[in-house]
Amino acid sequence: MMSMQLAAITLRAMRMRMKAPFTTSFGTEWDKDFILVEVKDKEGRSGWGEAVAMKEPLYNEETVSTVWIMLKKFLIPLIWRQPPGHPRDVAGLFRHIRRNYMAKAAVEGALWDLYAMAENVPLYRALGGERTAIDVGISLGIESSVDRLLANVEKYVAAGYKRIKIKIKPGWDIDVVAAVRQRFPAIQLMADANSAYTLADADRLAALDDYDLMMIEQPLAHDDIIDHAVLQKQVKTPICLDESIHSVEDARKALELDSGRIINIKIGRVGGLTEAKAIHDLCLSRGIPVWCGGMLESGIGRAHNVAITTLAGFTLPGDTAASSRYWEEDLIEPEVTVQDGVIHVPDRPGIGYVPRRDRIDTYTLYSETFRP
Ligand code: OSB
Ligand code: MG
Repeated sequence: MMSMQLAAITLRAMRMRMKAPFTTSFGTEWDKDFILVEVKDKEGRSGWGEAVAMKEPLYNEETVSTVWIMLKKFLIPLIWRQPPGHPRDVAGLFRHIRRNYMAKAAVEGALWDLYAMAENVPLYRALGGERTAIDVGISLGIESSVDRLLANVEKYVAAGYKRIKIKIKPGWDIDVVAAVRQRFPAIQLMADANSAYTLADADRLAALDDYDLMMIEQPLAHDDIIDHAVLQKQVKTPICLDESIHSVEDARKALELDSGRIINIKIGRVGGLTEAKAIHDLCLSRGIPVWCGGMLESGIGRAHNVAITTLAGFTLPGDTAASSRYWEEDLIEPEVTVQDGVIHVPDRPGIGYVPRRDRIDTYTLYSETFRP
């Protein structure tokens, strides 16, 4: 393909109600607010991306509003100034803009989808993925009682999910993990703290070593790799980094310090598919397992997550649960389904699932279209 002949980019502010609220150490979400990006070429093809920033800056510093402004004022104008010949060039185009990774990833992902559509290949193939079925785990939020959490675990173990992740925070940790482990002695289990602890809690975190967890995800500060390295010396359970890693350089430094032994790759957190793949490649070369995290995405973002998970180094089950775990109706056809803990990767061109414009319109609060 010569170069992408772009005609328009449309941003949509979306709101979808989740089936159930999702609670982490930083807060509870009921309504999922996010941005969809549609890039159109001159031949009328579309590529879709999703910005995973939340309404409030609680997971990272970005929000739905900052993503909108960054795309409108800086990132889309950069695309018009120098239309990329290949989606792998987009990250370079954005490099001088500091951070704002989720904003960058949303339009980069849409361009990857458009490119794959134009080439008539599945996105996962365009990325170099080989696996046609991917293992899936599930992330379960904090509940009002241990019994309620146990009921959730039971439901999703029965549904075949290959690993259960539970959210922890001070006061909802050792007893809860112990209760889940006692009831389900053989499941693959892990805990995600979303930065709720400090090194002063090292003994508490070391006590989790008794429960055969696959990993503890991001126990310490969102911007830390130093204390995590200290903590990793005091706990046997592997630490997995989420919030702290935004680039292949961050990953290299964290691995050099032994700040963690597993990396959760989120496309949005690292600025797009190209950077996500680079982190994957580094980890693969160093024997560090990676898995694909989730941000409660709609089907559009979920499809991108499924595509990247087909790369060889994604050896651990991801947080890419079925559409029906989150939504009464998803934005794609077919929805993402999980059978026996596995998603069968679709072989259609692009993201592999067809966006449903009727539903996308239903959940659009407002939109704006930009032209070169
Ligand atoms: O830390 O992985 C996280 C959801 C929102 C923000 C951060 C995280 C999560 C999840 C849910 O764990 C993963 C999902 O099911 O999409
Ligand atoms: Mg996490």
